[in-house]
Amino acid sequence: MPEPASAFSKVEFLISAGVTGGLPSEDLPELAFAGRSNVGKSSAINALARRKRLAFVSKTPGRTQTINLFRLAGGGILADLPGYGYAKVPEALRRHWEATLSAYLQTRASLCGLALVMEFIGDENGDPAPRISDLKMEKDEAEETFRQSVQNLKRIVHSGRVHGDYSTFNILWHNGEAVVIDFPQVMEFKNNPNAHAFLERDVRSLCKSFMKQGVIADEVKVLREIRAR
Ligand SMILES: Nc1nc2c(ncn2[C@@H]2O[C@H](COP(=O)(O)OP(=O)(O)OP(=O)(O)O)[C@@H](O)[C@H]2O)c(=O)[nH]1
Ligand SMILES: [Mg+2]
Repeated sequence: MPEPASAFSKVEFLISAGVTGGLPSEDLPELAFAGRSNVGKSSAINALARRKRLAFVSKTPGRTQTINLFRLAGGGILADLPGYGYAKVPEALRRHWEATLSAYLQTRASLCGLALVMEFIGDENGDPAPRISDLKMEKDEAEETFRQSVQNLKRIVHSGRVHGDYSTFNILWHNGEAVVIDFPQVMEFKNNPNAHAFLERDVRSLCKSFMKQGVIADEVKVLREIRAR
């Protein structure tokens, strides 16, 4: 049976722009694909267009380094944006991408939709990874998970932020790794005078929930470990 025609069935590459100044005029509505580096933005555009190499895809993060535009036959533009959050590029280049991205999102008058592509944390069957709070772990497994959860919290704190709702309800267990989710309550130390109190609360809930799994979790020790350089 022939596949039904879709709005994305005739898509052509239009232009690759390094800076917002290099973008074409703003007379067609634009839908942009944004998200963390390597999350699958370019792949999502290819999937919609049912093409393999319209947007270039790569196993390694940081593949899309410019804003790539594609024109839909029916009018309209798709924009494949560079990803954010990829640490393994020189600081200056990362800042340049972030500035480009930020300028695009704030000034592009024809931008009428933003598809935020997010990683699915789960298996190939579409089953999400379990929350740690839902698992019954052996003691040594729970201890390893606790160790990773403390390290993850430390990374958040050393980026200048507090999670704000950190407990085993918001940590998934995926391929042997503790993956933190649910960031809407994140705050920055520099903007929130109560951030340290929230950090203490995060550590308390983390320790409390791991104690239920049989781990000896000492709040004071954990706080000291997290604050240490
Ligand atoms: N399993 C799986 N892999 C995917 C999916 N989408 C993309 N990938 C793979 O993830 C990797 C990155 O895909 P890209 O589409 O290049 O990701 P991107 O977000 O455009 O990356 P940057 O341009 O580097 O920011 C490639 O190896 C893809 O094959 C998906 O839905 N499932
Ligand atoms: Mg890409």
